[in-house]
Amino acid sequence: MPELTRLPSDCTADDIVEVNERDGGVIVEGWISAAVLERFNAEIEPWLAAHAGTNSGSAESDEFLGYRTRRLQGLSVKAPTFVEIMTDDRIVGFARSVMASISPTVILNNGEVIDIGPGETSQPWHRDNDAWIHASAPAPLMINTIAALVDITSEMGGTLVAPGSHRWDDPMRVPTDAETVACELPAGSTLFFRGDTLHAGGANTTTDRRRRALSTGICAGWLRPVENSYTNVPIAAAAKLPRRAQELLGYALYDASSIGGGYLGYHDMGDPMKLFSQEP
Ligand SMILES: O=C(O)CCC(=O)C(=O)O
Repeated sequence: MPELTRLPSDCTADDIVEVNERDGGVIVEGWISAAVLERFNAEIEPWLAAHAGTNSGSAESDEFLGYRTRRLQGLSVKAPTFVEIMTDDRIVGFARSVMASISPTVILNNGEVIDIGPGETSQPWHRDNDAWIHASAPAPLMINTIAALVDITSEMGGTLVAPGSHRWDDPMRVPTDAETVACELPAGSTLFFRGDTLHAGGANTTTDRRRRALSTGICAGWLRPVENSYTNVPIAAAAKLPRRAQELLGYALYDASSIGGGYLGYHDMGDPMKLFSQEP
């Protein structure tokens, strides 16, 4: 059975990048502190309790998301502690470094609580890059993290990862059991992986334990993200956030002139960030 390297909580973004280049994924122990975890879990609890079931509007999408899985987005509004988590130097540094050659800036792809309930089946193997099936680039289009919000075992649906699959030539190759790691993560520990690494949410074969995790994904600044942060985090709420959070949510002009590219996301032919510095 392969294993993923485990880095200590004081590791740097460079450490995360280095192991990812080799293995496609790495676990950072205790990335989220006990105090932050307690606060975040308390904030999401009422939203999870009020969850109305999986209903994206597409049966195919619902199947992928999981009928026994509760998901929450719009976390910067629902659970303000998320802002601290998504702006952490390690996740942003990892994302910037992995995508440096294809995008001068990065934005949030998704901030998603993924709470897998008993009886849920495993997801199909996938690469996050495949969300943009016709985009091809000499670097991953995004990075992702799965942070354990409770102690996670493989029976609860620990994320399945195929280490090294970011280097496989055959895009259709499916990992064997011997090539698969089921991530067992104590609460706070986090899987960091690249958008070209094969992975899947695991099956929850328990009868009474929910696998509660947080996925924070960051993509190239020129892509349309999976999560629509403009509708999930209205502009009045975004105005109160720190600058790095505003940039991650996409409220900044994308400027690729340094690499011969163009500008994306104008607001009234200017940088949307100016909205936040204007008097009401
Ligand atoms: O929940 C997980 O462990 C992985 C989820 C995932 O890959 C997805 O929903 O695309």
